[in-house]
Amino acid sequence: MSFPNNFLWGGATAANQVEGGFNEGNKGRSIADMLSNGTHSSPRTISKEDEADLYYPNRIASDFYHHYKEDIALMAEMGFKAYRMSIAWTRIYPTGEEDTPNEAGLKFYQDVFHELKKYKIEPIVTLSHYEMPLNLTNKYNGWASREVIDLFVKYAKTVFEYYKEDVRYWLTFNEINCGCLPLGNYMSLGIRNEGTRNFLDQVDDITLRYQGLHHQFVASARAVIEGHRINPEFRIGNMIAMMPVYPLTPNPKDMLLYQKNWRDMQYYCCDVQVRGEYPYYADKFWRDHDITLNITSEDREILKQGTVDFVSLSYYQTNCVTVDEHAAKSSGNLLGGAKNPYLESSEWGWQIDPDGLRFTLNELYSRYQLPLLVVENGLGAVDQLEEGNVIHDPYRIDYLRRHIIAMEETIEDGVDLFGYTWWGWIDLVSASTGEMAKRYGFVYVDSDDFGHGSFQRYKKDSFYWYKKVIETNGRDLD
Ligand code: BGP
Repeated sequence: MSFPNNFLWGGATAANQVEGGFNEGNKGRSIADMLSNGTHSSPRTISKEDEADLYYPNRIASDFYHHYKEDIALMAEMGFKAYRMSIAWTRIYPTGEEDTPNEAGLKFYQDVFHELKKYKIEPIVTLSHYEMPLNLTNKYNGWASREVIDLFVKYAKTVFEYYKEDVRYWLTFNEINCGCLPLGNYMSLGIRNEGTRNFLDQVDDITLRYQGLHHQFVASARAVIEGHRINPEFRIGNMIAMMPVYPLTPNPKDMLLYQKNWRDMQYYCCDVQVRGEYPYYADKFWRDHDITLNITSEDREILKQGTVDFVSLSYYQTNCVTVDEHAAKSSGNLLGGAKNPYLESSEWGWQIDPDGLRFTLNELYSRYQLPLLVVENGLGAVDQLEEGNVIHDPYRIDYLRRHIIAMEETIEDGVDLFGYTWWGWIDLVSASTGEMAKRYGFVYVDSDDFGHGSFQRYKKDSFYWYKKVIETNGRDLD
């Protein structure tokens, strides 16, 4: 019905959560390699150095590094039109500071792109998805330092040049607005302040964090400028974690809180990256939090010139906000809120809200009038591998179906939505908890939370279901 013929159906992953092979091909240590595994109730640990009694799941992940041919064949079998993936900066520049790139790393991604090309699968490549060279955290405290901008631009230029024939769609920073939260210090900004150890409770210096975010804005804009120079055909987008909130009640105070949340959390970064300047409400936010930023006139010029071609987003759930401190709570991928009495939640407490996707896409489109791309949406659940290696996951199919219907309605509303890549099309390591048990995939990976298993791939029921959806361009949703 509504999906355009060239709609980019596909799946998404991030290098640090799927690849493994952490010490192969001269790869350098990344900040993700230093995160231990956690669970729903016990948070991940941020190590400064290897600790013998801890397990670091991202180092092995789903072993895509050794399975990429088989995995890409599975994508092709489902009929993927697109694969959203990321390049590990540490495969290209192991410490971030080398003068010349690492050939083995360049070759690995070239092989991946060639394999994708074989099946006419369009890569959508994130330059930085929750990782950076550990060396840059140790030496510069990550994005807190301006030096990192040049190092990132060097890396971006290298991959733009090298893959200019292979990749057309690029994203700069994954969920850049994660830096608006203390949780974003380490994972998103590579900032590890003295005393930080608990992933969910990091030592926060808000000025440093917003300065780091500013450095990412400048780096992102410079990457856009360079990318367009290297290949004018490139389409370069930003990537925002949409964590929409509703007012819990019609109390006008809840309404104001809702509006403030949208500005500070959902729009702050996107406004800069789309409009090329800080929004009017930034000044008050900085004043209220005693933040003084170092923003040069050259920075402002770069932001103006390096605006993005499209907006991409992740969307998992919505929450409510209220001034009522006693309201029941909900949780979320980066942020929780007040519980919505109309919604059900996943096993990890994330509220499931397909209509919220339609609402969000309409909001973004009316604000920016830029093409939109959903690059993450998915359901983490416990799956049972049954006899005969089958996995029945009706809950995942149900989640997917309802979000596809919401997208169809959004397109009918008139929104220019050009693709959808399901998060974790193959089981991978959870970013927030480090678990393997929180499975998102259409493909099951035989590995547990400690990397034990055969790493064999098995198709879940959702695999066949999504294949049919793609085959019929979203028409058959039974
Ligand atoms: C997003 C991240 C992804 C991914 C996803 C699911 O915030 O961009 O990297 O992991 O959330 O979250 P989790 O893995 O914590 O379940």
